[in-house]
Amino acid sequence: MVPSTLSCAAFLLSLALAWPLPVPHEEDLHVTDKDLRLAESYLRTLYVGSDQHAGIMTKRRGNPLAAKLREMQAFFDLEVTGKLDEETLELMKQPRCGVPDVGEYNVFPRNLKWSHYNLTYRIENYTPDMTHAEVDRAIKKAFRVWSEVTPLNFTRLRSGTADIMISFGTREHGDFYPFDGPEGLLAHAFPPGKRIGGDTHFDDDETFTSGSNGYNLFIVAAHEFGHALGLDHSRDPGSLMYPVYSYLEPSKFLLPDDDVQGIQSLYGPGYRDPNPKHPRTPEKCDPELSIDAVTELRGEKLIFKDRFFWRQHPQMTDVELVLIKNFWPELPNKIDAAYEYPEKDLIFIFRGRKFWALNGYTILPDYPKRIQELGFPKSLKTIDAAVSNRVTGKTLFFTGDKYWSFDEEKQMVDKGYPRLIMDDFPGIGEKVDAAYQRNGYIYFFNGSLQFEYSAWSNKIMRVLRANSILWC
Ligand SMILES: [Ca+2]
Ligand SMILES: [Ca+2]
Ligand SMILES: [Ca+2]
Ligand SMILES: [Zn+2]
Ligand SMILES: [Zn+2]
Repeated sequence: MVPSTLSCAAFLLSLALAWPLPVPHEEDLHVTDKDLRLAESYLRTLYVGSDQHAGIMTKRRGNPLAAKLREMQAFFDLEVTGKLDEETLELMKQPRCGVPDVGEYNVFPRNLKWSHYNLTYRIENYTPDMTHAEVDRAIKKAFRVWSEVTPLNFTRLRSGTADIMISFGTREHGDFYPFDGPEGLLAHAFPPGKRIGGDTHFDDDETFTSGSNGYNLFIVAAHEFGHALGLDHSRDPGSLMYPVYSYLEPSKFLLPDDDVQGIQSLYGPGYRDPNPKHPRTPEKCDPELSIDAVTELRGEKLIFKDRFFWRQHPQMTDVELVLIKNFWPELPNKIDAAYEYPEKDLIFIFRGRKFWALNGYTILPDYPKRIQELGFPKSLKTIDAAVSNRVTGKTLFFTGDKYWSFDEEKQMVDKGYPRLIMDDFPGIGEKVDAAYQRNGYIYFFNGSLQFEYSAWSNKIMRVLRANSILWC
């Protein structure tokens, strides 16, 4: 069964490659041959359409690789252009899991889930990157993520065959799903079943660690064990089962709600969940939605909420939700305030007493700095919101019921500040969650409301729902 399926796949692959992958005309020059090869192999391995298994490719109309590209763009909530644009290519370059997003490893018979709750695992070999004790701990902790929310138990075997056999390997490592060298694919796991079912393989061309460098073995393993228990990839960028890797500090890790729902739909809840607070991914059209911070960035809007931000391109009809850590691994998981200073093409991001300066998506050296360096009193613990007022040229910083005016040229807080928000901006409430400016208007966010404030006439023009910024 195995060889025939594979040769069939190889035949279909050669057919698929006979079609060029569409690239946008104006960006033709930016897509190198290497990018094209990467994109083709990405779509081939990770978008295994069911049409290929049925072997009816020749009857399909249109370009099969372009169809896969559209499937991939839809999976990741990118704009479905069917073309290999910059954003799509960027996503393809991110480190990720080797299990397909669409279609599956179909060579082996698959069960939806394990029929027994007492599962065994065995660590067959080790990576040279970590001590044996570190690997053992990371693996044990990764199983605990799932046993805490289900009736499943995991017992380690030191010899013989376990349900879940764990190994480190490189390139071709015995299952016809070769790894790809450094970066790209990090690991893969097989769905529940006999023999190779449940088995989990890590690409030892990666550097695995128990910290934030390289790839954190606990995070990668917890994701892979989700597959070994029967979960597919999730489209929720906040979920553990999202295909792209992102680092979270293991000691602070809480299994997201999306994954809890997924695994409990297979096995039901456990007897006692020691960490019942499972983070939910914010929903843009939640009428109660409040936001943490908002800023423009070269015409795009970035709207921050918890671990995420929405990107809103002026030419696009939908917003894209991404993890802060996926763009800026150095930034904290949640931020307080952000503003753009277009004269220097910088945005500034605040969390607690620290702030960062970013040029586009690059963090400037020497940051984070402390907010005291801007002239704020030492007692000030956080900035709630910040906005550059294009009419006066001043930057406004809000904290509690007060605000400061800041002179960017002199890099100094103006005299006579802080002042009360309600004295100078009557009607917007006694605090500001977030603010940004556009075309002479400042938009203040307070809870689920948004105030459009004219910086020329100093009055509120409109009151809107906070989530109208997300086209809800
Ligand atoms: Ca197995
Ligand atoms: Ca790899
Ligand atoms: Ca805020
Ligand atoms: Zn995966
Ligand atoms: Zn493998």
